[in-house]
Amino acid sequence: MTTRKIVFSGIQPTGDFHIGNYIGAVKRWVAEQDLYDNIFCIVDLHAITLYQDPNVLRGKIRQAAAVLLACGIDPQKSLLFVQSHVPAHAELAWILNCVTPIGWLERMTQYKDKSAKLESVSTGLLDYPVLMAADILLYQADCVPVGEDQKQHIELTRDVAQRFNTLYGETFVLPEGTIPKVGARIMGFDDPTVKMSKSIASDQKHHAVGLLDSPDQVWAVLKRATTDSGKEIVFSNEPGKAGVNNLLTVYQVLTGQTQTEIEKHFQGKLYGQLKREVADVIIETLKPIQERYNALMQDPNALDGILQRAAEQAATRAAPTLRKAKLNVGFVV
Ligand code: ATP
Ligand code: LTN
Repeated sequence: MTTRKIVFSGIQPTGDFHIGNYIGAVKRWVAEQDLYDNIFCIVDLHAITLYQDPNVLRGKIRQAAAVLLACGIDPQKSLLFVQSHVPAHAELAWILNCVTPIGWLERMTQYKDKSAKLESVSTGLLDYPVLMAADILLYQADCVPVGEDQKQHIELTRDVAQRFNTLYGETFVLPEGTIPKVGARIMGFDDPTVKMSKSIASDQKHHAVGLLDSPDQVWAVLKRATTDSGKEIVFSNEPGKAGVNNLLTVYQVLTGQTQTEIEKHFQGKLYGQLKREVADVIIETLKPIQERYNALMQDPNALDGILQRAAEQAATRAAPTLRKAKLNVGFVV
């Protein structure tokens, strides 16, 4: 019998999920569900590393679960649960803290970017990658499908696992990050020099398309998308073509066409037409997701039931690894 590889990934219930989250992560989680043993986590412990309004956060956690189910995560095939429902994550994170040099965390680019914008930086923000390592290592995951921005965190996870294994004996599987070839870093529609992100989207109206946005909202963002003063609609790594390249990348992932087919299709067309067609493929992609989302939100009890059952299963799966880690560091278990 061949055992399927274990896949683990997570998403923060902060802000509204955008098309970059979908393309870089969620779309693949759904597409590869039949191939792997899948575990997906709504990482609320990570979310509070930056202040969240408690009532807004509660709503966003349920919304995140409903959006992920609506995108096609099937509870019969995948575990979808909320991180804080499984205390083993915080417990293992503590143990891993004790083998992680602070210098490793201070070097993380996400930490440097986020902390530079704050007056007061929480210990949790610095420790964020250790909690992420705990998430992944608890389930002995082989693969972690994420966008490009998480690459450094996955490398740190491997380093922490390796250090623990060296100090205390073989305990954890070293996971591989799986980053998509196309769409690993969707850029902001308003500014194609920065990664599309939920935090920027909450302040800047034309930065991102949210998965729950109406067709009018999608078009309002796309029609203002930053392009350039030229008129060539081609894939290009030239910094000046970043806006057009980003629009074409979204189009490529959502239609499944090749770059050659797409460039041929847009040959001789104007940027306005490119924006309209990208908006249309996004609207078509979002339509069924939004229909399923609305149906799921009709019955919050059913949603909570799915999360509750998944949390019990996740806790059962996490227990042997946590026990082994405790035993190996010398606790009485
Ligand atoms: P925040 O702004 O709150 O940090 P975020 O938009 O970066 O949020 P996360 O919850 O950190 O989103 O990421 C969820 C998943 O989506 C991760 O796998 C991440 O790599 C991926 N992802 C996030 N932004 C993008 C993007 N612009 N392009 C491709 N993938 C992305
Ligand atoms: N840091 C990730 C979210 C995250 C995650 C994880 C991703 C937390 N734990 C474990 C993969 C595996 C992010 O912000 N995208």
